[in-house]
Amino acid sequence: MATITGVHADEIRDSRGNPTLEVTITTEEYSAHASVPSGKSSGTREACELRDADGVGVTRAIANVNTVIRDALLHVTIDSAQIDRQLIALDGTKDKHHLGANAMLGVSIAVMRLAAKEKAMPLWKYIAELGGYTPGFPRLYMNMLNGGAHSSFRLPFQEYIVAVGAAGPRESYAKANAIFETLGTLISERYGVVPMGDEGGYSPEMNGIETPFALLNEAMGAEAMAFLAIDAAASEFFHDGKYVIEGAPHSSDELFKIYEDLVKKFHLKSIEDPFDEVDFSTFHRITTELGTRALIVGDDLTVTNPEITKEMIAEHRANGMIIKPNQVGTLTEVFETVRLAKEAGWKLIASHRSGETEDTFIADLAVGIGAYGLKAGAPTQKERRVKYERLIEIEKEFTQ
Ligand code: 2PG
Ligand code: MG
Repeated sequence: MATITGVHADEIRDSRGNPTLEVTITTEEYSAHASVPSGKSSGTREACELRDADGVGVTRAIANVNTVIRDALLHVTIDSAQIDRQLIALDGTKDKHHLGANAMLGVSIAVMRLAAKEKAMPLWKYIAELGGYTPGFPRLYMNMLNGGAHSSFRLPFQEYIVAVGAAGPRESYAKANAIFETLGTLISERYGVVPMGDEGGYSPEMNGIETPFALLNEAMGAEAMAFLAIDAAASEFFHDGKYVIEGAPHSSDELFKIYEDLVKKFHLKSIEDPFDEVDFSTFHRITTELGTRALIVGDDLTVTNPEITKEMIAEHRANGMIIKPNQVGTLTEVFETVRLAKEAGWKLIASHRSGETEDTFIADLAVGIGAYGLKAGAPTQKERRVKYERLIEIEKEFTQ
């Protein structure tokens, strides 16, 4: 295998206009880039995203790549697992606050891209071989309506999603876009011009918990290959022991009942973070009682962390999970989490962050690990579209 001849990070801006980093790693023959996304409704146990003292800049994270990490990796053989272990040792902290999980992830992804190039393999295929997974195409979890922390709480839940699983990504993408377009027409007729949320979905003001679901069902029409999904991101509306929805406080049991009704009435089939990230007993209850009719998906609950995921599996607190590499910081740890979740029979949804870049890694990741879904936002933002477009490209590579 080739050795590293260059390591460099630069500042770029994400979809919210905030600074983030792009890492470039080179060998004699190849170079690879990776850029790092950023969440807003982050779980408290996520690895540390290193920001400057102003809470915005990433100059410290960039400096870490350009000095400490660069010095450690120059002339090192391209071996993803080995380099990830080296990064973890170099950081030396549990939450990665020394180097920054953002700095580490940029390096980890660029190294894996280089390793795939050195082997002349598409990235998704390299990932599949590395982990011994059967590659496959995910359902497209396309965001339609933005609420919660992504839209100043104009709607109670953070994401209202239509999941489409047609024969392949090209067909799924066409169907999802058609539904998004119909939804746009319905919204402009009924609500006029409405703002867009962080992930490019519509963000109208509506009254009643069921109203957005009824509207989405209407937009979906008779499309048999689609179903409804949400990311409630419930930690964001959990205050003083109560779930506050449209100004009214609800207990865990009351919120459970709301989900139960939505599942019955609207064929809602996938619910992410239905409760606060430490409301463990209600996570267990919903998985036990509703888990055969809807996928119960951990995100803030599991934070792509192998140890935390292991605990959630043992306690039966979900039956699916979001995979977001920047929650944990290195791909080796991501794959360990994927292995545990797959062994438990959980379904996986590879996901973007609300602050995104044009990096398409999660599309290759979704195919490589054979994920159930890919959650990549609405088609109004370039940073989201490129992920879906990469899937379509992979569909061509698949048959070659
Ligand atoms: C989520 C994500 C992505 P954020 O909660 O699943 O949709 O949002 O990146 O703000 O955590
Ligand atoms: Mg989430």
